This record gives sequence, structure tokens and C-alpha cells, in this order.
Amino acid sequence: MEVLPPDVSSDAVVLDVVVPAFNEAERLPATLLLLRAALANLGVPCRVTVVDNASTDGTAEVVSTVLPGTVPVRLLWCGERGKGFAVRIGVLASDARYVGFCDADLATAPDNLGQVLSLLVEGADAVVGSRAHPESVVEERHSLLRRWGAVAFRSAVRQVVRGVGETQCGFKFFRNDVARRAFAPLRCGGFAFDVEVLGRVERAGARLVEIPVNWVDVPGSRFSPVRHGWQSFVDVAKIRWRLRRTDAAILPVPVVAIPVAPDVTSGAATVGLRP
Ligand SMILES: Nc1nc2c(ncn2[C@@H]2O[C@H](COP(=O)(O)OP(=O)(O)O)[C@@H](O)[C@H]2O)c(=O)[nH]1
Ligand SMILES: [Mg+2]
Repeated sequence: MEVLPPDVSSDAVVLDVVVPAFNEAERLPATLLLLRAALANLGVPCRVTVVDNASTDGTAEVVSTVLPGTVPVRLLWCGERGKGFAVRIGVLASDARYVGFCDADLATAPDNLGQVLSLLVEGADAVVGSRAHPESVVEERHSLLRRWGAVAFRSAVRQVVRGVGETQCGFKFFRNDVARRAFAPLRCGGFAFDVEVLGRVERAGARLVEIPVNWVDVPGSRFSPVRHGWQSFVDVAKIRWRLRRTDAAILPVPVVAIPVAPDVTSGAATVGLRP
């Protein structure tokens, strides 16, 4: 599939960060504060899009009472439960040049958003945060069961996604058209949705860059190794089956991108956005 360059004619927002939220009223205020501060530092127009996934704890009220600021926050609604479906709603509703997502607990520190933006501006089609990157700093407190499960899961995923060492870190960013093509046909709404998205991105021949992350295991995870673990394996098998016809089209293109430090003082034009 041909991947087109971005349409820059109506670029109001450069980077849109989607935050899927299922009952996140408690964690969201601190997250929005940190995320907006990190985005404001980039010096280009950014936005946070929270997608409330049928929460019952006042998540929507928390979001609608945030104060106006340099980085606007918008609220969308997703009635169908599942992180993948919520992220899909946010991505498909985005008019930003680049769009991605992070978790409401900000387990991945937003301090490398500058690197993300630089890589996208330099021509990467997708930038994927990965705990498997040798330079990642990972503070893990997961149970032994979940860690073993993660090892088995990664080996199952290798049948579908070959270009990155880890698919499950909630920190991924794309050029808008690349994201749109991967998310529009998304069928998996559960925790394995990243596998389907990256599988589609790879099969489109997109340039994918894996970056290191600072990742902390924040307590309060909704992922249950017993309840969601087996379901994730089933989902990967289904994704593999779904994408089988496009397997021959996998074209992982290694990218050597030189990060450019965005000039935070002088706005969008100075980061060298591609015309
Ligand atoms: N939309 C949606 N988001 C969810 C659901 N479960 C978890 N999330 C979101 O997915 C993100 C990661 O969830 P978390 O519980 O931290 O899982 P972890 O990856 O195991 O740490 C958070 O932003 C959650 O609000 C769900 O059923 N629907
Ligand atoms: Mg978490």
C-alpha cells in the first residue's frame, strides 16, 4: 500500500495525543498537567484528546473542567468498551499532522515527546516507544506470572510484527495518514490492538522507528494476566489470520533518523516541518 505524504494545507494542530480513559477520574488530573506541560514545551500547536470509554466515575467531568491553556484538551466519547476502540475514535477524529496515544497513568514519561516530534518531522512514519529497546529505563513491579506471560506474548507477536522488539508499550505516534490507514480497519479492541495496528503499519511499508522509553509500572492496571492474558493470545492468533493475505507485503524499512531539537521559542515553522 502506498503511503502518502501528509496534507499540510489545513494544519492547525501539529501533534495530537489521544488518551484512552476508562474510569480514570483519579489519575487524569496529574496526567493532564504533566502531558500538557511536556507538549507546551515542544513549541508547536499540540492538543490532548481524551476518549472517555463509558466511564462511570466522573472521568468526563474531570476532563471538562480542565482550565484553558496553551495546549487544549478535548473530550470524545466511545461507547464500545476496549482500549483499542477508544484510541481508534481519537485517531480517526484527529486533523493533526501527527497523532499518537499514551496511557492515562503516564507509565511512559512524556519527556521524550521532543524526540518523537523530531523523528516524525524527519520522515519517520511511525515512532514506537519500546521497553525492549536497550536504552530504555524500565521500573517493573509486575508479578512473575505477568512477566512470563509477556515473554510468551512477545514470541507470539513476532509472527505478526517483526520491525520492533515490543508492541505493548502505550506510547506510539504516527503521521496522520499512516495512523488513519492502520486504525480505520481495526477489529481488535482489547489490549492486543497495538499488534494489529503495527502489523498493518508494517504491511503498508511504512518507516517505523523504535525509541527507548522511561517506563514505570504504575499501580492500578486494569490488565488481569488471567482474565485478559489468554484473550490477548487469542486476539494475536485472530490478527495473524486477518492479516495473512498481506504477509508478503511486509517491507520493514530501517530508518536512520537524526533528531532535530525543536526551537521552543519560535513556533511551528522553526522545527522544519516538511512542506
Ligand atoms: N478505553 C478503554 N481504555 C482502557 C480500558 N482498560 C484500560 N484502558 C485504558 O488503557 C490505558 C492503560 O490501562 P492500564 O490499566 O494502565 O493498563 P496497563 O497497560 O496494564 O498498565 C489507560 O489509559 C486506561 O484507561 C478499557 O476497557 N477501555
Ligand atoms: Mg498502566
